[in-house]
Amino acid sequence: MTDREQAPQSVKDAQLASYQVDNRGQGMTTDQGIPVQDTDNSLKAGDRGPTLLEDFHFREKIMRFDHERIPERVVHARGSGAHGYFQLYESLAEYTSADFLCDPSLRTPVFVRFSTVQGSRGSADTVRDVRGFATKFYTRQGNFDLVGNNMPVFFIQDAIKFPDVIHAVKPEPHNEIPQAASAHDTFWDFVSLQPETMHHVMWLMSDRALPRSYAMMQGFGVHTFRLINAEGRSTFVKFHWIPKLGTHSLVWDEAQKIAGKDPDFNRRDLWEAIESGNHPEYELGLQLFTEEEAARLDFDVLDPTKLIPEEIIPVRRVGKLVLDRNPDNFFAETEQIAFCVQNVVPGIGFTDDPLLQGRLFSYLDTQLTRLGGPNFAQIPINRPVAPVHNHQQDGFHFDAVPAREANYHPNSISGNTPTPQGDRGYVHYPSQVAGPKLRLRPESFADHYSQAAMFWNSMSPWEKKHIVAAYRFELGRVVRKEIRQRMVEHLNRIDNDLAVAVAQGLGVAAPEKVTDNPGGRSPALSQAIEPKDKPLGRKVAILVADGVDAASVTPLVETLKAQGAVPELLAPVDGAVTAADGTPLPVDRAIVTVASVLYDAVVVPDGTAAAELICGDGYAVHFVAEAYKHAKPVAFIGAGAMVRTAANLPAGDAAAEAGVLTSGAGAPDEDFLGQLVTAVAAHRFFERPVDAVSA
Ligand code: HDE
Repeated sequence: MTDREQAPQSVKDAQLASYQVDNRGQGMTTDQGIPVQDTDNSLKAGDRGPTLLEDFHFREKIMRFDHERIPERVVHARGSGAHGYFQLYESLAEYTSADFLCDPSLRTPVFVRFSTVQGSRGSADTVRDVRGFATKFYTRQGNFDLVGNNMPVFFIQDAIKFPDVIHAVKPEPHNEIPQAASAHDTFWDFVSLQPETMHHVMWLMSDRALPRSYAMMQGFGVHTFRLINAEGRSTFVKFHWIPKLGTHSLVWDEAQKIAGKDPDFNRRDLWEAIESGNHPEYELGLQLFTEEEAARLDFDVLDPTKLIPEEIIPVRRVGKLVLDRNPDNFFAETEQIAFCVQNVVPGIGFTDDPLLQGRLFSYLDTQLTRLGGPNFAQIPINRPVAPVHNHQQDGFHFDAVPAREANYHPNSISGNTPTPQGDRGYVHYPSQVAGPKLRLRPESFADHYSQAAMFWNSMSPWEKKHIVAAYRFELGRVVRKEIRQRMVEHLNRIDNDLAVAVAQGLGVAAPEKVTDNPGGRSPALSQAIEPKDKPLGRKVAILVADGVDAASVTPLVETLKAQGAVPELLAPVDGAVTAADGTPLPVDRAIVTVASVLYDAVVVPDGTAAAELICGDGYAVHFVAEAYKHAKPVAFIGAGAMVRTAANLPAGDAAAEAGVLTSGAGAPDEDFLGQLVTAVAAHRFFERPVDAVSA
């Protein structure tokens, strides 16, 4: 690797490092640098007397504490971030003059923040919600912020509706209930009155709203943007992030339980993956198309409730994003990062998508309140690595110390600098605009059902089942019957089978078919076709107890680790278990401190005494039954099969036994280990008859 490849990332690292304060080994001081004598006792008049106003250390300490909170983000308050880099595969100079998209030898430093939309900062990670996927590229030409989501479409077509949709989905105004959940009247009232939401809501009811991991989640820029090359030619572009580990989801029952067992589930997973060297990786995909190609589509590419099927315009993979460093300080970095959709570099431009146009205002505006003034770009995490020179000045938290006499343009005192850079500066794409001023939705935005139907038609049977269950759950929580009925009528315009299935679960009248399903199919939208060939990052629980057969455990652990999975030994109590041959086997966790929902698979090794202990432990038996119910691989070695019987797992046909593995006594052979790895990679076995399993 050349110095050049490393350079930009280390520039950002060096820049951040110059702000880092290492308190370790230092004596304590006040904020003014005055040495502190004692920080455990306030200064009092006499040992039982009143605290004195004179105690400047006490007053400073309390004042700083009182003001620790800043306003959380109005949306996307709950998030986690990481540092990394972006590297291009081959030059895109044909399409764009953006430096970082033309030079494959460059490693552009990035910071990515993933988030949920609805909940407050302390809410759970695994709620049913859209996920934010926001990337700040610190390019040599300034910061480019790609502020995307994990779904390729949005609820609304015009930014003026954003406060309405967010008010509707957030906790209801009279009682602030529910937290981080869309299953309530105001959300569905709004949705049922604003049919442009239908397509995005279909995504929200799908498994996409329950990502297993941020490293197993796609990202989308949503809007149509432009790339502009050095000759000024514009090409439309849709941005995609494609995770190396594939797109995988939780199931709803599991997601709800995780919200209690480990509300930091996705945050912890991201943190631990990076700490353990399993760096999350994504490819940047581009759908590139001309205005003429856009005009031939049967929808408007400026409408953010529509996606362009990959079967029509393929996604070209142009580079990779690697997240390889956790933040040093959550507040300084993840909380204070300020993404702004208007941050684009030369070679990237906007379109007239009315949602995008509104966002160009909103993000800059929101930072004023959130970060307390106009100088938020000077906070270390927001600083570009590109030099900043202009006549902007003053305001709250102005950290720069400009050495200059002229603070205006033109000037003769500073040699008329800094100088506007003309064609080397950012040139807005000179698209033609003309027309009367109107408050109107274009006619080309009028169809709200076809793509919702396309999404539904593209799903596999198990994905459809999950979608129906999600509508039943969400609308089942809606108190007002007329809202439920209105929603069912909308669903009927998408697909009669869907509407009937949802209606049956809600106890409202099943509608007659009024129209044919208006959608086509886009097979690329189904998660069923995701690659499932590697178990990377999957957590496997191995249930052990005293008397376990060590020979059946060791090859499991070694094989799973070698394949990039994360095996953990769980036992009734923490510490170590004594294997049948008398050797101590260290355990990773006591089983009661975790739950099956925090793992992707479970294995019960051989050892009669251990299996008997596990069978007698209701929590452990439930662990296995619940993993089965959530369609996860379950495997039993030798006497471990007693636990299968205790958990009362369905058996007898191929569907019931899918992903259920058994091996003879003792050390498992290569064949079994291979099947286990394949099953863990496959992730879920939704063909199982799980509805009857009580767990
Ligand atoms: Fe946002 N959005 N948004 N949004 N958005 C914010 O900006 C807004 C939209 C997205 O990790 C806010 O700094 C409007 C679409 C992400 O810090 C705010 C509209 C998409 C994040 C805001 C939209 C997004 C935000 C709140 C309709 C996907 C979190 C705090 C016109 C393409 C970024 C902040 C982070 C955050 C406004 C719609 C993604 C209030 C007005 C569409 C990932 O400015």
